[in-house]
Amino acid sequence: MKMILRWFGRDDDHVSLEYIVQIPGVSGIAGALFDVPVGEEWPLDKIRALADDVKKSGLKFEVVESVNVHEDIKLGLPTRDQYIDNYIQTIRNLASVGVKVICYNFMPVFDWLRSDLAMQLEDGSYAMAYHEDKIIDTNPVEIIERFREGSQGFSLPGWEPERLAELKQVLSQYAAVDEDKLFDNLKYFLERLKPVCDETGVKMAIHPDDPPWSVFGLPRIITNRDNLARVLSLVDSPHNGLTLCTGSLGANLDNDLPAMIREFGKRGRIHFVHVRNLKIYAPGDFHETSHLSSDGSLDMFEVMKALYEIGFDGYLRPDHGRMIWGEKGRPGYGLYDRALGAMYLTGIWEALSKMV
Ligand SMILES: [Mn+2]
Repeated sequence: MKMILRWFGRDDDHVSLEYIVQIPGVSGIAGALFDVPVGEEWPLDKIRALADDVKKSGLKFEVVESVNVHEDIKLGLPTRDQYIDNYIQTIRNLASVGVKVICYNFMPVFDWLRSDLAMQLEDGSYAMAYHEDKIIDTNPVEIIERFREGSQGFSLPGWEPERLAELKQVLSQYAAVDEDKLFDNLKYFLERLKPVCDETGVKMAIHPDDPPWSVFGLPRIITNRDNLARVLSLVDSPHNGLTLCTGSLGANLDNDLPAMIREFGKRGRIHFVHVRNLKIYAPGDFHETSHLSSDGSLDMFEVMKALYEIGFDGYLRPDHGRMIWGEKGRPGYGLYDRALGAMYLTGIWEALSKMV
């Protein structure tokens, strides 16, 4: 298991590489270029500058989160091929600096979604929350405005302004795309990536939909065990793998996380793991918590145990944390609570390794 932390870059992260390297057990970051419009090729010189910066700080840069997929690819429009060509070149550029895993998602229009970015918990900390009734009563444009106002001035992943300007048009285009069509479009995308992944060894790791159910009537397919199995069968190659995100899949308590880890991990198809805990009150009603098992509804020990037992040697990171100790920063991505999470998960791992 290789413990890493997500990082948003010098210009857009209040957490520095110099702080991240001080968290015991953390050996690298999951990074990205955030100033390249979705669909365009990531320029090699910018990738090199980022990789050099990370490596100079004593950290590894082997995971990218995320290279976002242009909406035309998800919609299956004729224009998709040019965007896939750019994606392929981006993979080649990233491979040239040592990137091994690329996290991406295939969620129509919206990336991850919350109704609250800073809900105060009983202990005075702040966490993100999802209340279905608040989402249902709000139209998508209002949600985006709310995100903008609540994001402390930081851009939030998946909510790039250039995508949102054409929101209404894109929403109407999805009327013709059901779940089966979305699977077809994902298959087309993955088949076209296969040669460059075979050539470079880069592994694609699809992130589950967050939350793992349909929002605003849009199809969502990366949601449960059966659909994950279906994704892996679209192209039966190690390059077509998963980011197992406990907080995303775990929002649906029907999802048996340790069972999924054992099933897909044993097949060598889990390349990246996001570990996060949630307190679930009812279906569609939850808030994020500290990583500690007893603070939430998900059993972090069982998650780590399943990973340990399959001999997981891929990348793992603590996912969203709370805002604690007065820290101000991008919602979900403070330093303190994620550092606590990293230490807690590393501690479980050490215990597992010494119990046998
Ligand atoms: Mn995640």
